[in-house]
Amino acid sequence: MNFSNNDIIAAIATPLGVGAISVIRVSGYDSISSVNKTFKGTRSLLDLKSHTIHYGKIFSVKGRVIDDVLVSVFKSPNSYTGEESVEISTHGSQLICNNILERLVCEDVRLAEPGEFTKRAFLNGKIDLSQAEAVIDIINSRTNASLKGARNQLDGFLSQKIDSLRKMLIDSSSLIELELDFAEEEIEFVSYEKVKQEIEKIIVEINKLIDSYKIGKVIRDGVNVVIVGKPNVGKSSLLNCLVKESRAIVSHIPGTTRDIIKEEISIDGVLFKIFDTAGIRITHNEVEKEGVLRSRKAVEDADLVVLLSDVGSTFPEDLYSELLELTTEGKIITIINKIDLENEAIKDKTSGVSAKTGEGIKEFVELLKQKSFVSDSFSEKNAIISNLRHKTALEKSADHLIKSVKSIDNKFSGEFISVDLRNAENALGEIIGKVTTDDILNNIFSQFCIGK
Ligand SMILES: Nc1nc2c(ncn2[C@@H]2O[C@H](COP(=O)(O)OP(=O)(O)OP(=O)(O)O)[C@@H](O)[C@H]2O)c(=O)[nH]1
Ligand SMILES: [Mg+2]
Repeated sequence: MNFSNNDIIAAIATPLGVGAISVIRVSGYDSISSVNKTFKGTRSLLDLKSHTIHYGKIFSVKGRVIDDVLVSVFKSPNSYTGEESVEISTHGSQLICNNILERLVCEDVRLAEPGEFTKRAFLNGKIDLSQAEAVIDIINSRTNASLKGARNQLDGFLSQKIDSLRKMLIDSSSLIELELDFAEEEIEFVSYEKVKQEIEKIIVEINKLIDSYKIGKVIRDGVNVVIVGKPNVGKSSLLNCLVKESRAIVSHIPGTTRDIIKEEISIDGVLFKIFDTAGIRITHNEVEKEGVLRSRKAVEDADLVVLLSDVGSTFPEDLYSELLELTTEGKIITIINKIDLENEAIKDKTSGVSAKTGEGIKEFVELLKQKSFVSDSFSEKNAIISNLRHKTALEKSADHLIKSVKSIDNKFSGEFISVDLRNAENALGEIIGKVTTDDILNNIFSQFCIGK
């Protein structure tokens, strides 16, 4: 983005398509005046109080009515962006919105980049970077659990936690820096042992946050579950049974499923994306071969792999070893289908289901939950991280802290320790955007939609 943050920006904030109303958002210094030049109502927009709504009409340059509108005005700093802003509600029409945008462009307004409103909210100190990221997560949330996680982050749970860790760090650094100021005098002001204890406390807290990523990621992105197995064992039937509808074609002919079929279900508010794949076998059919290749690729990307067999066949050892080359053992769940035909479990470790009668499905779902760390502890108001960027920054911070502890143990000069602590603090600062670069910002805000 090479645009200036001082420009007045505008964008359609509602989704494309037909709806009752559409909303255009305008923000920037003097934006009310720009909109006012296109608007006629009972009063000038310049005379209005913040957070009030007014009826009027927007006119084209040639004086033609574009639409009846309701205009809301927000005065700085009490707006989403922190700047003077206007929202124009029009009849729900893409065409009207485009015409109004074209009209605004004639009044020194430019089209906004993706996420530019939220970027300005960040730059103007309305929200920190982790809260800006929560805005994207809120928009993308598809289950109540992910919405709740994103909501907590927007409400500042994570920001507060990071702030308190940074404060603890700053306290330890300043003690060491004080010591450095008086280095000549050979008096020991600071007990290095005490500083070390403090740092170790911070490391424990950071590690707790890093651990929360497992559950945080599941809550935010859902769990990819891939069902694999030999042809005809009932993979498609299992998918249908889980989503409670006849989604994938089922037949007694081996090799029925060729492409990957994806369905989503919500279990305890967490999104499970279930993938049914082509049965893996040696085949000379080109289409089926491609299907088998895709099954393998899906396994590589999976969070959990269900290796399905059926009561009529022996355990597919060959497939199991092949899976171990594509994924880790902990992600594989072995299940036997068609237990309605025979009621004996073949192997101790395997659980049985019947996609036909539904027997064992409840226990299977329970196992999926357990394996994906879905637990009730999330309902506690703990800070949880769900973003890889945050996890990486926390790991970086912990590494610097571990280094500082080693420096203390080795009785290195306070200068070394001080540098490590500052690096650790900066890494934490990256999460909330205290320390940032244009690249980081552009990367984050380009994930937004236009108008947000
Ligand atoms: N008795 C019984 N039959 C089942 C069960 N699950 C599936 N079947 C039958 O097994 C056959 C194969 O089922 P599918 O779901 O198509 O199997 P698949 O693993 O998807 O097969 P491919 O797509 O060819 O790899 C069908 O005739 C199903 O009706 C079950 O639990 N019990
Ligand atoms: Mg199938």
